[in-house]
Amino acid sequence: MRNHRGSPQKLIIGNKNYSSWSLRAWLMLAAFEVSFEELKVNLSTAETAATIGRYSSAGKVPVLHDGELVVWDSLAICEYVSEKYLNGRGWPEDMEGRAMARSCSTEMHSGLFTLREAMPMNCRATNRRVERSPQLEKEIARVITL
Ligand SMILES: N[C@@H](CCC(=O)N[C@@H](CS)C(=O)NCC(=O)O)C(=O)O
Repeated sequence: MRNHRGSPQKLIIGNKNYSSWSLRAWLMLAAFEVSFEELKVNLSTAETAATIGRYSSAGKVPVLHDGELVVWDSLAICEYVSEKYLNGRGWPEDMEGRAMARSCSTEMHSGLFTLREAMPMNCRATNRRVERSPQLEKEIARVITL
């Protein structure tokens, strides 16, 4: 249901291959078939900050515009979509499941900095060689555990 031109929900994102944050919000809307229009911003150009600034004072993508409402930050967008459009179905039905899912999501959201820095998302990358520091190994192991 994506790229519905004129839809009141507009998701402003970067590149889905390089911006895992953008992909996260996009997947939430697309997987649950919530109608939205996708607006792409080129990241890492001289105009990026000014372009994103037109949509959000936070200066980052993803940003969701739903009519007059502006929601920024991927997790806040997912929460909002779950509440407004899915009657909470974005999270597991049972309380323990929700607690577990929220723990995993927020751990990822607020951590894993070494992994992000050393292995930025690029789904198309092949044969990427990265030096694995002990901290990087620890964070990779943590993702596998999650
Ligand atoms: N924690 C934020 C991170 C958002 C973020 O860092 N977005 C990057 C793209 S991956 C961005 O907008 N970069 C543009 C810039 O900093 O100029 C979220 O979950 O939405």
